[in-house]
Amino acid sequence: MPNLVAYSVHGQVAVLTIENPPVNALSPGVPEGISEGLKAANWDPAIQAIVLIGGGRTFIAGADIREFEKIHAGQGGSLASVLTCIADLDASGKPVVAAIHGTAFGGGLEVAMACSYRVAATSAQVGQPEVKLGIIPGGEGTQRLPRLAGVGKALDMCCFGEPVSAPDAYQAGIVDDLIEGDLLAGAVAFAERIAALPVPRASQRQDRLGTAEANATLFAEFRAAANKRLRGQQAPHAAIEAIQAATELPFAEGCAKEAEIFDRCLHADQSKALVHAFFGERAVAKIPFLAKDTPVLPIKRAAVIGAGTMGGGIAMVYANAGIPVILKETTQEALDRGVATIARNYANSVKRGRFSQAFVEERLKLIHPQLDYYNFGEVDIVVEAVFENMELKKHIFADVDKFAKSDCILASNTSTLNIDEIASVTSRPDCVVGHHFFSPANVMRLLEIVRGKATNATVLATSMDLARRLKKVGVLAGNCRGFIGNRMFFPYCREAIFLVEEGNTPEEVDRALYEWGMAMGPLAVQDLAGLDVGWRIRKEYQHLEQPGVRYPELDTLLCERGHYGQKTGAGFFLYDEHRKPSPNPEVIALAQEYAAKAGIPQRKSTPEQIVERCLRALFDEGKQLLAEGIALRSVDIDIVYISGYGFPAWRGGPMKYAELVGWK
Ligand code: 3H9
Repeated sequence: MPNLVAYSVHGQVAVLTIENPPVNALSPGVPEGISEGLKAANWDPAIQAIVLIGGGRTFIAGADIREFEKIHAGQGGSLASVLTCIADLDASGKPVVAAIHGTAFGGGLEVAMACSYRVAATSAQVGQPEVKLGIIPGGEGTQRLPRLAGVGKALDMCCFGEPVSAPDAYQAGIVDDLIEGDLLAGAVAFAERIAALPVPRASQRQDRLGTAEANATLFAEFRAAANKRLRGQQAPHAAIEAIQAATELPFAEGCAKEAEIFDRCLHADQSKALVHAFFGERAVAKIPFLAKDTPVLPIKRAAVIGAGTMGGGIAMVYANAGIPVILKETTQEALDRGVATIARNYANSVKRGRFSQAFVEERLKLIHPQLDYYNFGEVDIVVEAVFENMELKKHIFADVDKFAKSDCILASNTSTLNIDEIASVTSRPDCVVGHHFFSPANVMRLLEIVRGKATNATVLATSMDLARRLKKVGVLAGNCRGFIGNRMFFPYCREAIFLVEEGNTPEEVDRALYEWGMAMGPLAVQDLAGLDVGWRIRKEYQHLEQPGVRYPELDTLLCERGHYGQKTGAGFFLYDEHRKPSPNPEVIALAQEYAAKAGIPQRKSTPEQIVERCLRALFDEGKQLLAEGIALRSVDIDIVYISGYGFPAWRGGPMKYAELVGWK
């Protein structure tokens, strides 16, 4: 095993430098290296104190998550050496100063807390993000953090996993000093100052553990908050249980309790699903057939055509990334409406504290509303975001082709239409690609990048890179009706409508899927998107419908009556002026009437049956997409659903879920 920790001497201070790029995870070789360095420094009489620091861009980003993958797959994997290293740090006779820059996350913060002191660069962050992997801190973090920062802060960090800035960590008592300038020099100077003092140990502290009464209130509050913010997830509750043990048991017994809870979480499906999602998000960015040296075009200016909900949202995405963007419409009225919506959305972001007023003003200056193709020759990408109609899109692409420079990328935000047909009206089909954003575009993280048969490698590589700059998760999809996301969404919604046609109420169908973990029920989603959208698509493709095959009718019947969902106040549900839903009795009557006419047997499904039927439809279509090569890997499908369709990450995505429950 390589020793990934370098040992050097600075006067009377030994410096242990972790060298495991890119993030100094606690992979095999790191904890062992720290333990060895500690032994050497404690043994050398010339050494008075020790500094532990990360080489490269960060301290330690945590345990090596690949070890969890191995454990999940039953292929070995161990964290034992991390625990030994933590015990060695706690037992060190000479004081150890953790010098933190970049991130000290998870096991990284736990290593730092086992040191005698912590100093940090002001830009550093600390955190216990384990909950995002379905586990709890397993390196005694649930026992040391409340001892250093108090029970409330420890609960907040371990239940929700959000990072804490170094100044906040200093305020909370996690960090002992903030260092401006050279971190190593500052840490060595700090070590020299404390070298002669008795060695403090977080494990021995009791003063911040609170009273039983105050803690009981905190535990109840955090349980309620976890139920709301992380609905369905076990890890936040497990973290509360472990921190409760810290307040009730001596340190060693608390650690034993933590180990038992950690183990339980690590072997549960939620952790398998979340670890899959963590690596999946990074895996989708790597396109196997794109050479590493594929050129990436610099995208410095953009244009969006269409200032409706999608176009306006996409313009905001570009502006938020600091890219100037033209927003083009055909009428002044539509343009004014679009600009007003953008201003309102930004104002709401300021009100909610997401952006500062100054940030928003800068972003608004980057959006240039106009009615013509003025300056289109200057932009590096044009994104068309008009409504879903092939003729209209072709007309626009033929026009844009005349004004855009020769290597400008022409992207369509179509959600279903054939990219090749759109590309066919241009003189450069190799520069045409689908950039399918999800509504609201400025919020949803997914960007489906649709590859036409002529789309060139540079356009694909640039699109993947651009997705990252736009803070989106870019997933490559092949060209077919609906690509990955919507193509799978059709059968999913079809089953949901079938269930209503067979006698379940819309509330029963949506509740079953919501309680299972989906962000919204499928019928409410359709009401939100507008039932007329699906109706228009159905009419466009009606000629492909086959005799003898059952198609959902209820949504069409609702549209024929002018019920398009939220926008008309009625769809599968009724909506008041605040868009609060209530049951729509007309749906049941329509469903019964239609079922009787079409001879559809009535049978109510249980919540479990509802969930299985809808999810199996997703899974089956996913398999088909893989067989056709529309999705490159099943993880691409999972990430599409997690980042664009409200699929719970802790269920792993439709394909991982099917694997976990053993569907064939
Ligand atoms: C834990 O610590 C449990 C303990 O309590 C138990 C103790 C016993 N392991 O994200 P990036 C890889 S649980 C392995 O693109 P950034 C990542 O896959 C852990 N690999 O960079 C990627 O690989 P590739 C608690 C890791 O600058 C590369 O590093 N810690 C790990 O955008 C670059 O990553 C966490 O949950 C890891 N721990 O963001 C922190 N971390 O290039 C998880 C990263 O092959 N990590 N990689 O695709 C993060 O949040 C971000 O990676 C970080 C850097 C903010 C650190």
